[in-house]
Amino acid sequence: MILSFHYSTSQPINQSTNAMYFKVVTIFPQMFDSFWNHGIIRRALEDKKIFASAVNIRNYAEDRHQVTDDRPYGGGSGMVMKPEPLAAAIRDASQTLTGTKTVLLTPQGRVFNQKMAWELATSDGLILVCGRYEGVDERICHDLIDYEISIGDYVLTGGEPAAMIIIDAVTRLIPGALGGEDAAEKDSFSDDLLEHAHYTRPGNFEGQEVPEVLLSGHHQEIEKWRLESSVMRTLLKRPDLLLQNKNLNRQQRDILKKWRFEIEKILDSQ
Ligand code: 6GU
Repeated sequence: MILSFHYSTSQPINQSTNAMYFKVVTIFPQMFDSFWNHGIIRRALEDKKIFASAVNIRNYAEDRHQVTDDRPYGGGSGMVMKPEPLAAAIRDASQTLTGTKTVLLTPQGRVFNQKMAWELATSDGLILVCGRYEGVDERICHDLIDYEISIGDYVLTGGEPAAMIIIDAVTRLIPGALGGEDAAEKDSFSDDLLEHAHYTRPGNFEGQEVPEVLLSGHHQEIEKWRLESSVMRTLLKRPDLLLQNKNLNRQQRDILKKWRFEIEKILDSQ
């Protein structure tokens, strides 16, 4: 089943609520049908915390065959997205949505991270332009694009998965989009640390026990354990995050010092 959360493109939208508007500009709008229809994104759409639609660039092509790409000037392999249909699609999207930012998804963009997700979440709406083929005509970028964003240093066949990633990361930051009140603030990266380890039943899984403190009901001790789990997991899995973090608080520094002390004890005993 495909839910229809699409809003009209023919008239301006009342953006007086603090809902977030996403419009994806793509040659493969159907790639998003399943994305809109699952989990938190689906619920956010149902609750009108977000509004979202994907528009087909092909609909803005003037010629009979609705061509959206062409051979590159100067020769070479691959095709380039033509500027006219893309520009028309972006202009139409931004006319119906005020206060939006337009993002081009391209491997040449700034690498997306949690901080950028928070920044994008402050906007009233996002127009996400998915590049395809070898790229888009350069002249699109000057007037029509506010941000160029990449999701990492590897190459995809198109920007569509990247647009989904950005919509997902931004949606879960919208107040009320997640179940728990403050769930987004407790995430990995919210204070530049990874999240603590999680456990659920059973208490013993294939011989592995749940840490005892979590069964104790002692909330202060549990918080202490979680903080330590968070700092140590970051040290072991992503030491780069600790190195770049110049704002470790007293508690976090004390945990690292405690472990330094433990390691020194081991070395001194040799
Ligand atoms: Cl946004 N697009 C494409 N085509 N490849 C990528 C990317 C985007 N981000 C990383 N690789």
